[in-house]
Amino acid sequence: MKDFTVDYFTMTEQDAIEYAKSIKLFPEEAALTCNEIGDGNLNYVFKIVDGKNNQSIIIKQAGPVARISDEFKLSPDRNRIEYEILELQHKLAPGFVPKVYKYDPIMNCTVMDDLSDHEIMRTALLKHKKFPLFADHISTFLVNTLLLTSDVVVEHKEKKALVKQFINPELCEITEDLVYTEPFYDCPRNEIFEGSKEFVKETIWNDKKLVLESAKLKFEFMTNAQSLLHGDLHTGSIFIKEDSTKVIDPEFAFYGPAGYDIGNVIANLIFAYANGKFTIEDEETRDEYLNYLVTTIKDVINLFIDKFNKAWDEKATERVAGYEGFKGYYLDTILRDTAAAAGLELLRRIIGLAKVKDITSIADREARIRAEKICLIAGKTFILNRENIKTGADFINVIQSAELTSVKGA
Ligand code: SR1
Ligand code: MG
Repeated sequence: MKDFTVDYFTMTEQDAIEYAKSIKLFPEEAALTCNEIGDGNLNYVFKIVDGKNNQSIIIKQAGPVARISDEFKLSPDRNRIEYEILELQHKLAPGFVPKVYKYDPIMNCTVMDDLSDHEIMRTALLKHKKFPLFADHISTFLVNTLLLTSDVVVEHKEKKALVKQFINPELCEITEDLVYTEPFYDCPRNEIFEGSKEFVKETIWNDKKLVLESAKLKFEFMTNAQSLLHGDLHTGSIFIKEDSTKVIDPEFAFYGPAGYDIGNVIANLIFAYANGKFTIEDEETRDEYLNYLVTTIKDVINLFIDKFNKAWDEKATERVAGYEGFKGYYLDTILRDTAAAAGLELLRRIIGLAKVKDITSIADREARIRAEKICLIAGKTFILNRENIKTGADFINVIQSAELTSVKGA
């Protein structure tokens, strides 16, 4: 048996079985099998099943470089961050994250619940499945993890200790580059669909005002230590089933602007919308699905606002939080940042290196170009008009006018 207690190495499936035996989570007589099931950009995910007792767990191991490309050298310390934030989120938003059993700082892995009875939300949305409880679940998760980690609620020295605990320079650098920098110029690492290149050049790179706004937003992302973020809250970071939502993969966690997480959720629902619009052939089924997504997007924002206001009134500890007008001002800044983050995510997934299947799986060339145009126009509008986008209806207006503009051109 290999020694897992001395030096780090990247595990094979067989190693992962031996590792699972060594931590004694399964009974002696267990018949263990393992599959590496990771399909994300960074890590290895081993699913270990005990065929005898019908039990399973997940071992997630961080490698020294990203799976998507060796160019990204990453400290495996991201696994510690993931473990520690999952523990914290479990307290703040019980039921919305997987249970973690162990973190191993030598093998840089975490052992957690297997959520195989759930499905990755992006995969489910690609099958055009609906989850009517999602908006309620995710808005609770967002309010609890964002407001309850901020200076509004947490004693300020304790909050600064959390900022220190979750300092995450390498993963933040990926976001600073891939989200805030590379999409705004002809960066060699971008991967633009050939039919969209000209439109990107005219509408994004040649728009000096937009490029300037991206610089302002980048500096806000790097300097506004407002809330402990998940940091990569797209639909591939959510496991879902009809009555349950579990947020996974918080390795990009750090203290940043609260709107970043909310905006990522919204943008990824918009990708699902674009996919539905261009891949569902039957008109009635398509309308029904798009209506479901419109309602969900609206509800995420409106429920967030309602729950945020309530949680503020019940949980704020900071004296100035009670000053007249301050709550409204603070919430407005979060909604503004939400719109901006939604815009940035829409742009970077079309222009940059890390794509989303919702768009890349649209087989028809013209349909894909239309879908990308909608995302690009909506993304740009979210960024430029962010100060005026404050309600669920405002978010929907941006999407619907982008659909109209995409037919005429930007
Ligand atoms: C190099 S990592 C590329 C992307 O995958 C992650 O899920 C993040 O979204 C990151 O930007
Ligand atoms: Mg991830």
